[in-house]
Amino acid sequence: MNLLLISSIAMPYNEVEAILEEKSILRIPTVAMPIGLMEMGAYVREKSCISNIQILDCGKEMGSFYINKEKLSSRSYQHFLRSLLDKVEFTPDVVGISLMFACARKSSLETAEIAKEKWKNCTTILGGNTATGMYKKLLDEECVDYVVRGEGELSLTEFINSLNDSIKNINVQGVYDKVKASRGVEEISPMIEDLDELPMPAFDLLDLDFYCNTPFYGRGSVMFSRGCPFKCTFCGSSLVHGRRVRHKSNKKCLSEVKYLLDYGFKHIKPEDDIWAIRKKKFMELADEIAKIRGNCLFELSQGLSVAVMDEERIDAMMRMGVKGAQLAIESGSPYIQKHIIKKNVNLDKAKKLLDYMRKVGFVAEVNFIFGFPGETDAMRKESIEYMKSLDVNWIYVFNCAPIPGTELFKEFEKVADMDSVDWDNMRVGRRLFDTIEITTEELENIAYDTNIEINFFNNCNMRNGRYELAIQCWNEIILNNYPFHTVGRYCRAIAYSKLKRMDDATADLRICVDWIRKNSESKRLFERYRAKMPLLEKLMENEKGFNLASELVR
Ligand code: B12
Ligand code: SF4
Repeated sequence: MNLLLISSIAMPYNEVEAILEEKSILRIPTVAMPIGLMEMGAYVREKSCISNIQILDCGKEMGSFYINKEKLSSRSYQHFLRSLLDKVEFTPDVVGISLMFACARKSSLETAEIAKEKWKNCTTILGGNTATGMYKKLLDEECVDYVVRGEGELSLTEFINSLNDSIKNINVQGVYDKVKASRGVEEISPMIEDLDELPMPAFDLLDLDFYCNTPFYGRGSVMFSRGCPFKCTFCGSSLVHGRRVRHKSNKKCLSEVKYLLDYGFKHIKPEDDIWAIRKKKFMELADEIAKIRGNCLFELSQGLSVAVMDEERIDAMMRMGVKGAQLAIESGSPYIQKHIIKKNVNLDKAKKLLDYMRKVGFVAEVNFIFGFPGETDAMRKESIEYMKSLDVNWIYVFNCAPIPGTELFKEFEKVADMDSVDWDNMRVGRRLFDTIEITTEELENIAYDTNIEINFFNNCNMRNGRYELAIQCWNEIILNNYPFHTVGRYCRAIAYSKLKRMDDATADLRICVDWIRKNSESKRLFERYRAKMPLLEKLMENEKGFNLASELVR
C-alpha cells in the first residue's frame, strides 16, 4: 500500500495566486516544516502495512518558487498544484492531506480533486486543525472520502490497516465518512499518551537541505509537547491536542535536537503551544541543550505565556540560545481578558517580565488582537494606552479572525453571518467580514494605524533614546523585507539624524521619495501618513536645495 501525505500552503488563496502570477511583492510565503506529517508519517510507516510513503511539502515548494521566481514562468494555483502532484514517484492508494489552516481549504480541496482525477482509485483523507473543525462541510465535497478529527497517528494507522484488509464499513474512532458525519457522532481520534512512543520525526521525508540552508527559511522545527491547559477562547490548539499537556522525555527532545544539529541546522524552532510549563523539566532540558548547541539558535514562534514565565526561565532560555520571543498579551483591557478571551493575563506581571527581559537583553515583542466580539471603542483605547506604557521592541496588532470550532467562533456567530465568510482569502491581519459592531474596514484601519503609531511614530526605543536599537528593529522587521516601506524608512532617517548621521538620514529621505514615485505601496503609505512625515514634503518641494540639518533646526 502506498501513502502520499500532502501539506497545504499556509497562505490565503489570493495571496498565493498573486505570487504565482508574479503580481505581488507584498507577501512572503510562510514556510515551516510540517511537524504533524513528519510525526504521523514516521509512526504510520512503522506501525501500519504501508510499503511506500512520500510527503509532498507544498509549503516548501511555494517557498522555492518564491525564491526562484525570476527563473520560473508564472502559472495558476491549480497548474502549480498539478505540477507538484506530477512529481510523485508512485501511484498512491491513500492520499492524506493536512488541512491546518482555514485559508488552505480551497487549495486542499483542489488538491484532492486533482489527486482523484490523476489516480482514479485513490482514497482521499483530510486531517489537521481546520479539517477537525470543519469536517462536516468538507465531507459535503465529492473529492473528500474521509476526514480524521484530532491526532492522526493511531487513527490513520488503524484506518490504513482496515483498508488493506478490505473492510467495507471502516469504523475507526475519529475517522469520519459522509455517513458518519451525517449521523451527528461527536468524537475525536484517540491520542498517544506517551509521546516517547513516537519514532524520530520523518525528517528524511522532507527536503532538509532547503530547510537547513535556504536564507530566510533555514529553520528546523520540533515539538516537545502536545496540548495546553489554558482556556483562551480564540485558540484552536485544544481541538486537536486537548487540554492536558503530554511531554516527550528530555532524552527524546535531545535526540531530535541532535538529529538537526548533526545535519547542520543553525536555527531550530520548538513549536510547543505552551513553553516551559514544567519548570524543573524545562530547566534541565535547557541546560542540556546549552551544552550541545554550539552556535545554533533557538526560536520560539508561539507567544510565551505570562502566567508561566519567570526570571529563571528567561535566563535558561537565553542559555539555550533563545535570543528573544513574543509575550502573548493579546489585550490591555482587563474586561476582555476576563470575560471575552478568558486568557486572564496579569497585565502588571507582563510589564515586569518585559522590564526583566529588557534588563538581561532578551529581545521582547508583544502580540495584541483587536476585534473580539463584544469589544468596544473604550476597550480598544484601554489597550492602546497599555501598549504605550510598555517598554518593548515591537508590538504586533492583529485583527481577530476566528478559528472554526473554538468558543470564540460561537461568540462571532452572534454578531456576524459566519456562513458567508470567505475563509480562503482570509489572513490574520485581515478579516473579511463585518460584525454588527464593526466593519472589516474600520477594524483594519484601527489595527493598521495602531501598528504604525506604536511601532514607528511613537516608537518606544526612540522615546527612550535607544536610536541604534530602533534602527536595528526597523531593519530586521521591516526594511530588510519591505524596502519600499515609506514610514519605516522615514523613521529610520529620523533615528539617523538623532545619531548625527546626517548623510545616512538624507539618503534615506531621498530613497523614500524615489520609492514613492515608482511604487504604489510606498505612495499609499506616504499619502496616508504624510502629515506625520513633514520632511518628505519639504524634500519634494525643493530636491536640489534640501538641507536636513537646517530643516531640523527650523
Ligand atoms: C507550526 C504551526 C504553524 C506553522 C505550520 C507549519 C506546517 N506546515 O505545519 C506556520 C508557521 C506556517 C503556521 C502559520 C499559521 N498558523 Co499555525 N500553528 C502551528 C502550531 C503551533 C503547531 C502545528 C504543529 O506542528 N503541531 C504538532 C503536530 C503534531 O500536530 P498537527 O500539525 O496538528 O498534526 C496532527 C493532527 O492535526 C493530525 N493531522 C494533521 N494533518 C493530517 C493529515 C492527515 C491525512 C491526517 C490523517 C491527520 C492529520 O495528525 C497530526 C499528528 O497527530 C499550531 C498549534 C498546534 N498545536 O497545533 C498552530 C495553529 C495550527 N496555527 C494557527 C494559526 C491561526 C496560524 C496562522 C493563521 C497564524 C498567523 N499569525 O498568521 C498562520 C496560518 C497562515 C495564514 N497566514 O493564515 C491555529 C489554527 C489555524 C486554523 N485552524 O485556521 C493553530 C491551531 C494555533 C492556535 N493556537 O490556535 N502555523
Ligand atoms: S495559552 Fe496559548 S496555546 Fe494555550 S490555550 Fe491560550 S492561546 Fe492556546
